[in-house]
Amino acid sequence: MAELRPGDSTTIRDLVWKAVDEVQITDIHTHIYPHTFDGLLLWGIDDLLTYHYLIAETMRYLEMGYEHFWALPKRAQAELVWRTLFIERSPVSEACRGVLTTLEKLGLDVSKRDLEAYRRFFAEQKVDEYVDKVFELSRVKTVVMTNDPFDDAELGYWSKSRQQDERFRAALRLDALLNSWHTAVPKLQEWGYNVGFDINSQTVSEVRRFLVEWLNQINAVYMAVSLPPSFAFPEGSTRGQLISECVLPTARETCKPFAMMIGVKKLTNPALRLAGDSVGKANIDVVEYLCANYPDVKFLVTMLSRENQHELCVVARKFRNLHVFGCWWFLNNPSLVDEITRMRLELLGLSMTPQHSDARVLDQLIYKWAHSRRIIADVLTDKYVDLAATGWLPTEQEIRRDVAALFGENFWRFVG
Ligand code: RAT
Ligand code: ZN
Repeated sequence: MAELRPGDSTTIRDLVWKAVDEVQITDIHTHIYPHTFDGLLLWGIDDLLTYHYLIAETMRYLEMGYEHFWALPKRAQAELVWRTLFIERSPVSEACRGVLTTLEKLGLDVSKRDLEAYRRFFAEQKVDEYVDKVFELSRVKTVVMTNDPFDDAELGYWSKSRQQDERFRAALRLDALLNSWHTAVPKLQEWGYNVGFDINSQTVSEVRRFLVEWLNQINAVYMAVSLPPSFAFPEGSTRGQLISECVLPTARETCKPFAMMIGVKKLTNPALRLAGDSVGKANIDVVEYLCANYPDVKFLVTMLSRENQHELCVVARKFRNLHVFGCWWFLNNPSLVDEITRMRLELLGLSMTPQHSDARVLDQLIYKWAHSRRIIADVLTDKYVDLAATGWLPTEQEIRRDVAALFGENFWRFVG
């Protein structure tokens, strides 16, 4: 084991980088699937290029109507993104850089700027072997998916019994249930749940039955929902009632955490579709209220606005039933991940999960984790160097222990 001497920041950096580089990650929130989920797994260069983060950036430069863009086949959309963001100007944004990191780590020569060569490479891959390759390259051990029973494409999968891939764990996503009750009701009825539009005792008990049955069916590790900046609780809205009467009691009974992803303004620009969501500062009092009044419910929370990050850390200092995670979506940029991770370590020590990937395309695991590892390693190095200045020298084993906690073990301990 390496011996550290006071002020030996080079050695600390090497040890931290090695530990962070080698740790096997649990990615606690993604949108990817095993290849056995017919047609749902996105992968390869055309899916990388048509990521909604890149579509939003592309449309800023084009005069083409949004509908015209959406009417193009995926291949043509990808070509347009490639030409607009990579050829006609330099790909400096984080999402653009991500495509290049991914290609480079797959062994492709990005200096050639040869889209057709990249396409040929992906065309030669066998999907099951390629999934293994991506997990290996990104050193991800387990991913948690986003599983919404109200999504027809997924429903088909869960109703058939198929070969499980242990690397993919499920999370029961409740957006349709909590954010669009009018569309959820007919589906619940169709599936045999005796619910009505009014939240009466019959509906409550049927929704709870639905939650428990689905948690079991997919063996979910947690329930999750994305929420607007205006999210309030308690409140008499349908969502407020469903959370207090159905979700929280189910979370308590099943010991499954309730993940709240707060701060998304859906479809600020509807013409951009999936790329059309925006951000707003949410009210931290809601998180505080829930943690204080439901001490036997576990809350996983990430917030989308930068402005909420400090107060979220402070609330987490008060309530151990709150686990803060990830730099979500518009926050997953180097400057912000650095700032937020530093602040979290300073306020919460190691009791959080600094990052998730939110990968929608399998290959994104490669770049999202490569970029995050590097920033988290830098921030951690600074913290250990500060400790070393006092004479507290971390051992290699201690560093590895801390790193393992941040990249998955904290999450599993919290989930229980
Ligand atoms: O980051 C994203 O890809 C967003 O579109 C959302 O999916 C977000 O992460 C969510 O889970 O709602
Ligand atoms: Zn997501």
